[in-house]
Amino acid sequence: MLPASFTHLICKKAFELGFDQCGVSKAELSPSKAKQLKEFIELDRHGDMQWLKERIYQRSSPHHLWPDVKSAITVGVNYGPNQDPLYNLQHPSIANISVYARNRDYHDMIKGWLKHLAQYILKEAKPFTQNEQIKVFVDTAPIMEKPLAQQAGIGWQGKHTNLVSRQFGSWLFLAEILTTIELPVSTASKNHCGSCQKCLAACPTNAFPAPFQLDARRCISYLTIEYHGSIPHEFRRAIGNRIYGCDDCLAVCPWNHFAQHSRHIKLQARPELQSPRLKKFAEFNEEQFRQFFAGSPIKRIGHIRFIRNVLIAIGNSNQQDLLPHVQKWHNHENPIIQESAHWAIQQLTT
Ligand code: B12
Ligand code: SF4
Repeated sequence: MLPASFTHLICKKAFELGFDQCGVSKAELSPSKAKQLKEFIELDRHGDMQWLKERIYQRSSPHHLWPDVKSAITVGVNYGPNQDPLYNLQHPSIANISVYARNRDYHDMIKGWLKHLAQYILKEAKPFTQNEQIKVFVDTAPIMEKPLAQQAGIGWQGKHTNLVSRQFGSWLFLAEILTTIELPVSTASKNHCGSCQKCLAACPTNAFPAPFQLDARRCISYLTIEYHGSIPHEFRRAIGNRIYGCDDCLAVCPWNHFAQHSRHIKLQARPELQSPRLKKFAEFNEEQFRQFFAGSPIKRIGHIRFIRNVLIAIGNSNQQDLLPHVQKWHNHENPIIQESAHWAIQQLTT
């Protein structure tokens, strides 16, 4: 058995590499998590995210994914913004991009750090162990990262379902290393939401049917990032100028009082993505879209969904001068773009 100080050693290395939070837990989740995931899927709250349904058994606990696994090292990276994340919402000619997507794709950034950490763990554990294995994950496998992070003492799942940290508030990315090594575990976090309900009340589309539960089909993050079709009419007005993701439930959390600016320059907003103009984005052809968003998570949604979102935001802007920027999309070959442009023109002219 490894000494308890081994976990401190791992986390010390994690901080040196660039992670801001670190903890170790058993690579098992309680059956209640599997039950909650099952309910979420049975109620169709995953919408079109079939990948959540397809590997539900593996997702419900890491040892279903990898039967020999013993321990999970969960790490967090602070992407705390250095400006008010809700500022853009007061300015309808601006395209609001959620904080996590205002610069580099975090997946690309932290993959190298995770690999280094994994190698370090294997090397340091070698005198105590034999033939152990280790794997790194950054959103690459069916793993429920938030409950694992809570078990590892990084924070707790708030009523908005995301992990809240005492040290960094709402702004943590999560990733894991799984290993067959039996590591000393950290103390799990307790929930500190108390009677607060701020995040539930802040949601523009009422996406929380109950505390700790999200109906993704109503979530602006899902609608603007994951959803491929025409945005349902009932949500269009509430989307406002949010063209990629949404931070409202995260931003209002009182625990952000303790939030800190990210120490990583690549996670601070690129100046041109902090408060970009809708007018500029409405002019992007596919090539310009690809070039401008190279290395950004936004490139993942592709040009069609991007323009769809920009058109909905322009429809909500009440800015007549944006009309010509919508009209050019009205005869586009893609029916989703055509329909979104038609709706935006109607909003601006009636
Ligand atoms: C699918 C997904 C989404 C979906 C669905 C979100 C969701 N809440 O499930 C959509 C597209 C909507 C989404 C949005 C966002 N996401 Co997302 N997403 C994921 C992903 C890939 C899987 C999450 C999952 O398993 N969902 C399934 C449901 C069942 O899980 P759950 O919400 O955790 O459900 C739990 C609770 O409902 C709870 N529960 C149910 N009933 C009850 C009752 C009680 C009493 C209790 C205590 C609990 C409880 O049990 C369930 C299991 O733990 C994870 C990465 C990963 N692999 O984990 C990232 C992840 C959760 N997303 C992340 C981020 C940053 C976001 C956004 C902030 C992005 C943005 N700005 O637009 C928003 C936040 C929206 C929100 N409030 O959740 C981060 C969150 C980091 C953190 N600090 O928690 C993650 C972890 C990615 C990462 N590696 O960093 N996301
Ligand atoms: S806003 Fe309140 S209820 Fe929501 S996560 Fe933060 S503390 Fe919990």
